Amino acid sequence: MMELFARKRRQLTRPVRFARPTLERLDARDLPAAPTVTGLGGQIIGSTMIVYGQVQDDNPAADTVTAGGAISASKTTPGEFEFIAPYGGNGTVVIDVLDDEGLNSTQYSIVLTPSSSNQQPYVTFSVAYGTNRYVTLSGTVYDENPMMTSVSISGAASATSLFPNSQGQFSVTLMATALGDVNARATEMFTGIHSNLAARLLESKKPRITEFEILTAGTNLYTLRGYVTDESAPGLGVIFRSLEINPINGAVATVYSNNFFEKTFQLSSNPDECGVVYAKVEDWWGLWSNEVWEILYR
Ligand SMILES: [Ca+2]
Ligand SMILES: [Ca+2]
Ligand SMILES: [Ca+2]
Repeated sequence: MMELFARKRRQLTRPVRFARPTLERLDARDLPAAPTVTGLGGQIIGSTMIVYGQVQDDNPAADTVTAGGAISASKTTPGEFEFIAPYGGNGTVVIDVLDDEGLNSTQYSIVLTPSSSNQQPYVTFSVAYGTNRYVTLSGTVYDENPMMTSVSISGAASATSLFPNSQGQFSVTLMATALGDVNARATEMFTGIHSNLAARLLESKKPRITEFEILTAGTNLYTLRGYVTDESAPGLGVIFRSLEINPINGAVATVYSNNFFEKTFQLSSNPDECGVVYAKVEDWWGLWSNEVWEILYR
């Protein structure tokens, strides 16, 4: 029996992989691209100044966007950027972008002037991840009268008729249906004038199982345990698979609040009831972990 398992373990050993340069790395080396800015725009709403646009580059998430002039700030954002600051009489903002290869964009400038006419509202928000697929969206509507606007959420999560407070702030916790873009839009209640459509990407990493082990817990009793790493591991179901051991095949262990899982199985006294046990777990978003395995010896 031991020799059989030694053979199995040899068969299951993964082949050695040789590192080779990826196509992306070759592209970055051979074709350096300087960032450019498109869709540069802005608004002055009451005493607030907003400047926004998009960065075009081979890897915009690695770029730093810097605002100068009336706004002094810098940030890294994946493609889209916005700067929001108090308006103090100067409406000129200069934007430039520095990428991860040390390449600078040209300078882009925009001149905003205040207007006494009714301004289209502007909405911005951020996402905080909770347990399961719950997300909390917190944001601000900029308008002359934000309390007279209503915010609706669409895309990966949905809500309608959210009313901001007098500062324009709103917050809502929703269960998302999937990963992907979630959007917010504010609408002036009396005019029907819409704001921008603000979008944020909901994303999650694959879960990962480590420390998988099989412990003897008594006569014919075996405990399978391990650790799950995920943004929200507690409550996930780890699924076991074994061709040789029926009571284990298809069984599920729920991940505890400390991210460990553990399940004990009573096997028969037949020493042939032994073999390889696999475990994997799916996160709340449908992303599967690695599959780990161990040998249950008798
Ligand atoms: Ca670049
Ligand atoms: Ca308005
Ligand atoms: Ca995840």
